[in-house]
Amino acid sequence: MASFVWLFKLLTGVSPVSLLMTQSYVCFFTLLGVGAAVVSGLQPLGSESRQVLQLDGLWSFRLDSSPDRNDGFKQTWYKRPLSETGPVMDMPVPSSYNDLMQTPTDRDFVGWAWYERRFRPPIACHARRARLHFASVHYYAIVWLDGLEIATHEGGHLPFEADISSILFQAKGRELRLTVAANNTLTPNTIPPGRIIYMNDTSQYPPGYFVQEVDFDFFNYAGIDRPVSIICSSQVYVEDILVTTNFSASVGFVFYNISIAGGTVTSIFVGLRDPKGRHVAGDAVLPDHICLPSFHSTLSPHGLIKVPNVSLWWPVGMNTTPGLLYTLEVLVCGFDGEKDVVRLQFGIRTVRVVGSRLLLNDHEIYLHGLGRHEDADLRGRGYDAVTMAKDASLLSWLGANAFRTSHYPYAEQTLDMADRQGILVISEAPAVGLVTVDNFGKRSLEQHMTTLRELINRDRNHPSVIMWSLANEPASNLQVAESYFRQVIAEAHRLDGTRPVTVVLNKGVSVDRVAQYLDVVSVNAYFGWYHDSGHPELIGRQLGHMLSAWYTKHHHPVILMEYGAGSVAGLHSLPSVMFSEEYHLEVMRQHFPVFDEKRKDFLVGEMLWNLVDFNTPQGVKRMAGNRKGLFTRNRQPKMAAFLLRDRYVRLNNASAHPLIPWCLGN
Ligand code: BDP
Repeated sequence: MASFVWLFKLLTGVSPVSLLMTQSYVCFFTLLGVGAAVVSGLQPLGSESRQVLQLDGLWSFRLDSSPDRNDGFKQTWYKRPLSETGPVMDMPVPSSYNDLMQTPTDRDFVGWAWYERRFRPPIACHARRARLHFASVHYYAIVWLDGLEIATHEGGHLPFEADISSILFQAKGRELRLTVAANNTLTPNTIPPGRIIYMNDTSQYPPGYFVQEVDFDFFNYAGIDRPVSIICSSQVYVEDILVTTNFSASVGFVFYNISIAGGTVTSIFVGLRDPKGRHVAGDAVLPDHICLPSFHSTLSPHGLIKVPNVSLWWPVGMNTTPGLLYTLEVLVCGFDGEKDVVRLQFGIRTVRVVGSRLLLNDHEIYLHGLGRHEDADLRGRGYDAVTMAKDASLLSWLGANAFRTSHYPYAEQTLDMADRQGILVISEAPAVGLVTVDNFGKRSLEQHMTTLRELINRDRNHPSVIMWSLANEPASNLQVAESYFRQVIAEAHRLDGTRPVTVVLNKGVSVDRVAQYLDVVSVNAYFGWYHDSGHPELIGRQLGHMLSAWYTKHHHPVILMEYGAGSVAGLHSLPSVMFSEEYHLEVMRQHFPVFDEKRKDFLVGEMLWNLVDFNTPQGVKRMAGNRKGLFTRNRQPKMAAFLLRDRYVRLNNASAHPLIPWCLGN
């Protein structure tokens, strides 16, 4: 609630009139015993004991375009049907709303966007645990159910939940009204940061005119970007599962830690199925299992399962059967004989940094992949299975073995696909554009930490995720950045000791203060583009020099996390000029020999920027978006796509020989 006041004041300059009203709801709600927001790291998936009700579809929608963006709170829009307080339009959920608008002012709107839909809870949910799950609302969300505030959440791209069991119990099948207010305001202390600039010169701007500025180049898409669902389960339920894995010779080790919420369990059963679906260890979890009342837990919520003849999880290019997944089956019984069954897919594999090498299952890996965005025509950043599947298919056609979720956490379905396809993922926190001293204050740090916890909690069971990237291009030369990142990096290590941590840097090696704390040094460099524009002939020399300088100083593996050039599909020029397809090729070609040289020593990855052209804020440096994609925004190839494909397919073939364990190969 405090953040709400703060955001609100920042945007409007006044305290929200509706605040007292909202606070009294919170007290009322607590008395009713309706829980505060909870977050489970598990996806909202159904099972024989769980029912998932999707609330996607067309919702009622309105932007609060009042001068202080405060009409919605002043007039308490959440108390009545949205259509009774003004005009509404149909808005698809999930989707960003921006590109569904018809005026630039509405597309670029900053402030509260109001959503509403009604639903009738299924009878099967009435006396059960019911959790309302939002997979992502950008950036700040307040949620009401029948006019009662049930959740607030700061930060896009990550899930949050509200326990709505008692409301559903009291409603007994009556139709309920779900209202969401989403605010896309970014301030110097949000993650990512931004700022609202008031234009006070009334000879140039109308009174109260303001714009939002950000220090990143992707469009700040907003709204209910990912699915909304209600998970109905037994009152006592599996809230979370953490799986970590290891192996020795042919035996796999699966350590599990199950969190149970909502009461005390009488028994817990944990079993394991192999990638073919055969039960291989632990208890048999059968759909018709009857929970008999008992007062003794038969198993602990923590444990170790040994897997003989283990099939390890491998990425593409390192094994003929990449992406093999085991399934942990968990069944818990409550006192009343109710049961909750959850299944979690995971892979058995290890990741380590040893000296200048990155090892997967104790074998050296070299990442050849891309940076990308969740970005598509009309949908913006809205979850769309078609776009997601197409992008996965483009990655596979290119022969890529890796991608980074630049510059925010992606939909979990994307990680599920990477798990199955055997693609390595660098999962990135939404901390991009931290470039001024005021982006490194106490509040930024707290929000960065909260976001990091939510991210790691959500993504840590995905075998594809092999590294955490904690930020993109922060001002790592600032003194304040050093202590800030020392703390964020320590927290990432504390939360997950099984994966290396990186921050993507773009300050010079001599002025940077952050790389010293990292496991892997990641750098972005645009030689031939932002640096010595139009001079690709300098790339080899400059790139080689820069990469070696990072390694010489820190003795950690290095990844070139972004490099590339922009091209407008169909623009040709010989000799090449910037933005022609030929120039795009030339810039890439100049990088490859340096990669091949440096990977013998310390380079563990090359990540081209970007898979697909993407939308950006308007500006003189961008011609209808960022054109560094290998594919146009409607996913058709430029010449550069074929060049990268040649290289990546060759890299895959080269590593397809029998693997030599790292310790023997050195
Ligand atoms: C890098 C940023 C990336 C931009 C890219 C570019 O990390 O988000 O899109 O520059 O300018 O510095 O194309």
